[in-house]
Amino acid sequence: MHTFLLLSLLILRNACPAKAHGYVAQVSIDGEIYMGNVPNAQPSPSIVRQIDDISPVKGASNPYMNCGQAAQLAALVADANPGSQFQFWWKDGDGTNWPHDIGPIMTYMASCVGTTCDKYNSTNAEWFKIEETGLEPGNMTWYQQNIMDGWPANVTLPSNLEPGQYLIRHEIIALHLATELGGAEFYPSCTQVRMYPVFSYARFTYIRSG
Ligand SMILES: *[C@@H]1O[C@H](CO)[C@@H](O)[C@H](O)[C@H]1NC(C)=O
Ligand SMILES: *[C@@H]1O[C@H](CO)[C@@H](O)[C@H](O)[C@H]1NC(C)=O
Ligand SMILES: *[C@@H]1O[C@H](CO)[C@@H](O)[C@H](O)[C@H]1NC(C)=O
Ligand SMILES: [Cu+2]
Repeated sequence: MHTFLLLSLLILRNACPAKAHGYVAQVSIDGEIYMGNVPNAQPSPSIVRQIDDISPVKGASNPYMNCGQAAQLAALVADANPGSQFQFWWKDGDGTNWPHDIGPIMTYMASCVGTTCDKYNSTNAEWFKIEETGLEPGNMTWYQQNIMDGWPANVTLPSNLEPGQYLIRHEIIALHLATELGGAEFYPSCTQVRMYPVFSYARFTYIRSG
């Protein structure tokens, strides 16, 4: 009986109002701010691919799993470096805080093979995972709670990335309805970045003659 009451309360607490879900409203790279676009609004040039709906992607084989609901190419590509610090601010569609607090946060990257990221179709992107957060240590609070509280997600790029252009796929999976088959809510997003080669002194290494 108690367990049932607790479960009902948990579900009630986390049920999302009919229209509420979210999107990446803002990204910062080493402190520099870049705005995203409200889903389905007239877009401004951005580094974040615009989606057309704040609702989640449903089903793990959904074609929108790579960059989000009907994600469009974004016009801009931002500079970043191996080891750059990223922050992702998620918002609800009306600009209020992200509405969910249960489930992991994950970040992947994929090389924009053969072109620049503003022209790259992500359908066949080869993703590699660079970051994941789940439960905070010592209790049943997910790091996602911090996003609901208005904080950004923090991601550090690997320090060994090759120069080139990359999509950064930052994703929240909301699990509050995942007690039912197909209930998991996937919220993928894609941000376009480029990394220049680091100038190398190696080629000027003095070679002793004789
Ligand atoms: C990418 O390719 C897929 C499959 O050909 C197509 O459905 C989709 O519209 C393309 N996406 C973009 C952003 O051009
Ligand atoms: C859960 O643990 C984390 C890490 O120790 C702490 O920051 C957070 O306040 C705790 N949350 C609750 C609800 O106790
Ligand atoms: C990101 O870092 C800020 C401050 O450094 C912290 O308040 C926030 O909770 C972190 N985000 C997450 C999702 O843990
Ligand atoms: Cu939702």
